[in-house]
Amino acid sequence: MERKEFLKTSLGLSLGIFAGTNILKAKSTNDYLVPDEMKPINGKYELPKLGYAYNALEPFIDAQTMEIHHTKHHQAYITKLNEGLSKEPAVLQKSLEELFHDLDKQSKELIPVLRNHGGGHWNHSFFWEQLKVGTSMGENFTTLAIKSFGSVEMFQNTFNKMALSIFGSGWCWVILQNNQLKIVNSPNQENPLMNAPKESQNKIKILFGIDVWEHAYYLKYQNKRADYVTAFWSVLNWDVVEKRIN
Ligand code: MN3
Repeated sequence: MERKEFLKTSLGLSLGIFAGTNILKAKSTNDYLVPDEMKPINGKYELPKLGYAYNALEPFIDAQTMEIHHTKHHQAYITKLNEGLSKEPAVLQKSLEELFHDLDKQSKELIPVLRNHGGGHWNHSFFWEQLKVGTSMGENFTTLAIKSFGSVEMFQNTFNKMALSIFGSGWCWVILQNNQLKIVNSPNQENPLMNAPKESQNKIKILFGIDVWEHAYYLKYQNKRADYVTAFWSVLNWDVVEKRIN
């Protein structure tokens, strides 16, 4: 079996081709922008468009879950983030990433706003951007996975275990640091940028993450988080992951 085919099969990736675009803040359909500098527009954050239809991830993630997740859950984080930031207008000049990096240096009123609602907005924007059915793991990621975990299978098994080990709500992330892949969990709406030391923050790149809050999967998978984590591999946009590496 050819190596690429083997990887595809072993990851259970769909071979289906989806012709839609998957761009959150695109300059063109072939371009995309990681939200590494999310700033409010006219003092407010807004709900980003998905760049694909709510049913685009069927049957792995259902349309109803996507619509509620996007228009209700994500919107609620944005509404509360805007509310919280409006009380401290000076921070509106800064990007969310700058504020995350210096999270514990913010006022005690602002810290929970940023941690919960700032994180909620950033994490979901980042998540939507990396979803698409029918892509395959790229060369750069494959090389990193083998180097860091011994094999693609070991990488994937470790990720699955980590995602399943989160007690309650949170995220499991794959980050690139010192040219090694690492898998890290964060509770609630936290992410690996929060309170990361500046120098190492510059070196940390988040490549992708999975939202394991029940709202991300409960309608379709109920209590079976493992089935949702398995399905996630069929909707991860490996093309975006490759771009995030570079
Ligand atoms: Mn969510």
